[in-house]
Amino acid sequence: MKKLKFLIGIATAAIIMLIPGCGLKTDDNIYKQFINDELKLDGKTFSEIFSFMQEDFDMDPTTFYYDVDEDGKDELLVSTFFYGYNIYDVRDGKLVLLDCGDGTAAVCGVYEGNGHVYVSHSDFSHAGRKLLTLTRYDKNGSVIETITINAEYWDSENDVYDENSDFTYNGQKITMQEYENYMNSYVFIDPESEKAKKEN
Ligand SMILES: [Ca+2]
Repeated sequence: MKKLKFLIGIATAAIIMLIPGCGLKTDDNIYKQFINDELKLDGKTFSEIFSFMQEDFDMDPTTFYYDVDEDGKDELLVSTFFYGYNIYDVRDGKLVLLDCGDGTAAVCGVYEGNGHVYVSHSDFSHAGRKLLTLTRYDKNGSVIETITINAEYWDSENDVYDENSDFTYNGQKITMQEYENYMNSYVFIDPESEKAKKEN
């Protein structure tokens, strides 16, 4: 009887290990270790990567979780406010940087719309232009779709666009109404968004 109980115990442990949910826990632990400076990425701890936040802005980064690549597992998003998000994924048990911003001319964000989730790079803060590039990734970090939605109004004295400004969607000329319809069809994802999680 003791032997049977032991075998049942082994079988139960084996089954628990095979449940995919346990794999998710491992990814979450990797994100937590990274946030707690217990795991380095390219030789740098979380505190070292984001030390500029305190130095430049006297702020700490905020973190949240969202399924950016639509594979059913959440990625870690670190918001740096002015440059947007650093987005981290776990691939084959390893932490990787999926995407991040490049200064204030390519702020990194996440949008949902068109039935999918997109990583964005945008320039909404400089004069004469509103540029948005949406990139859809698969779970391996490969780009499967890119969309550009731009408004340009370099001659505008008040720095606002009007019907005569240049609007393009994937390089094709569109009207101001079409531009606004496209922009309204994508919703920006932040820590307060419905499917965003503060803790995993
Ligand atoms: Ca995911």
